[in-house]
Amino acid sequence: RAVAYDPGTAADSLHLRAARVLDGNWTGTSTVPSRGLYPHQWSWDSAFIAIGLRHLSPLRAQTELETLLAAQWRDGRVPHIVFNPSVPLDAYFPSPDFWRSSTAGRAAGAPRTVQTSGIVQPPVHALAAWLVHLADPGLSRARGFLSTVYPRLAAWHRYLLHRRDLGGGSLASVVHPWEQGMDNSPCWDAPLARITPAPARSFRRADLDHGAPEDRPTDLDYGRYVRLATDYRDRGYDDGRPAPSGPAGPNAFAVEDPAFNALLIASEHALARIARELGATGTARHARAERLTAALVDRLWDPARGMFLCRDVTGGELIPERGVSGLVPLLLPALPRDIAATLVRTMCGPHFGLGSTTRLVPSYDLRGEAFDPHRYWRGPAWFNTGWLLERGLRLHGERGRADALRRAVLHTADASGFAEYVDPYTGEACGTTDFGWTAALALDLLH
Ligand code: 9YW
Repeated sequence: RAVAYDPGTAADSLHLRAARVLDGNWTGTSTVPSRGLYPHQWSWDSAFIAIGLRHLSPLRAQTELETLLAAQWRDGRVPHIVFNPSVPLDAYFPSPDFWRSSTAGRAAGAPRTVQTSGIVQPPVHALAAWLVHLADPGLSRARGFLSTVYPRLAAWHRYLLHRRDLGGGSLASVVHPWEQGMDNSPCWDAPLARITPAPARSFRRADLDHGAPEDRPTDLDYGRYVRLATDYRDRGYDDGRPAPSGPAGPNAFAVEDPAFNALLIASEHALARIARELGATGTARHARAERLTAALVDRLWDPARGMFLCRDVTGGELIPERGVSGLVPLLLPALPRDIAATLVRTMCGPHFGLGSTTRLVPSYDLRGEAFDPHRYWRGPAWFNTGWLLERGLRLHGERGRADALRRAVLHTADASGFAEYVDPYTGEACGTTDFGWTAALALDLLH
């Protein structure tokens, strides 16, 4: 059902309410995704948040990205969490004493002065940096924003394209479901089934203090997340070295994900624009982004399902599950036309239902066995994927559909109190509210 959105007075107050959420979540140097549930700085959250924040304060948006990049490791990785030392250890699990970045990550070049996690998240940062620059090029040039972030972003992409090409086909692999950002997507069920879970009594989940258990991953999921992260830590966060004792072994979990790689490619195009602004040509980077787009199609496109799938690098197979991640490559400018058209058909077809049964794109196949409209990444609609798909629709000339999705995102963000995620059929709020990227991306779509 299409939702009407009155762009007049509603927009003014939506703008105010979104700004209030971002002000409330601002710590002085970065923005937390949520005051209760996620009280530190998260990597891809910060990128999405900066994209919205640029409309309120380009300076804060630049600072957001600079703070994150200041915690970059010497090997180029940008950690998925930068911990706030003033937050009590038990407020979030896994806490700094689990990751032990400054000791376990020493060989990989973890920073000494700030505590971080040792895994990564999707590389939305160069795209965010470019959009933040465009919001106020004068301020950006005066502060040398792009010249500060460019070498860090370039090192980040180098890390992903070289150290993380575990499948040997030019794409980056994730080594933990938290890295891809859609933690309990059914796409991970098969590769995760190989992992022996850590015993439930060996850790304490803090997330259940803030969220309904039926909206969150299960204890069994968490046991496997903890096992994978522990083994990675115990091998010094080294991407090539086997775990000393972990039953999981080296790269027990390695997956090429379409959204992670599409965001890397979109960010590589953005890095080309940044290079150009800084006086280089950027041509080589655009060419590389096009080669990577071809590799993505070659390795992950599934013509029968009309969408991209994940590749289980360890098992060597495509994973036959339809997750929203497989639609995100619509964002890519060099995508062949027939593939873009097929993706749009799939998004609007029975598995995702956009414009007919759903108001926002669900995170997982409406007809999949594992579909659950309330459980996290197993069905609910999220606002970051809504924003990415709106952009993709617009890029490929689908103006009507892009406008409708934009209206639905704005209406649902507002009506749900800037929910973390929503029931894709009803728009009912799930998870936490006053969620950072929901407010930020709504703000961006208002402009
Ligand atoms: C966790 C912060 C993060 C997001 C992820 C989302 C969730 C759980 O929250 O992760 O504990 O890190 O799945 O995409 O970045 O908002």
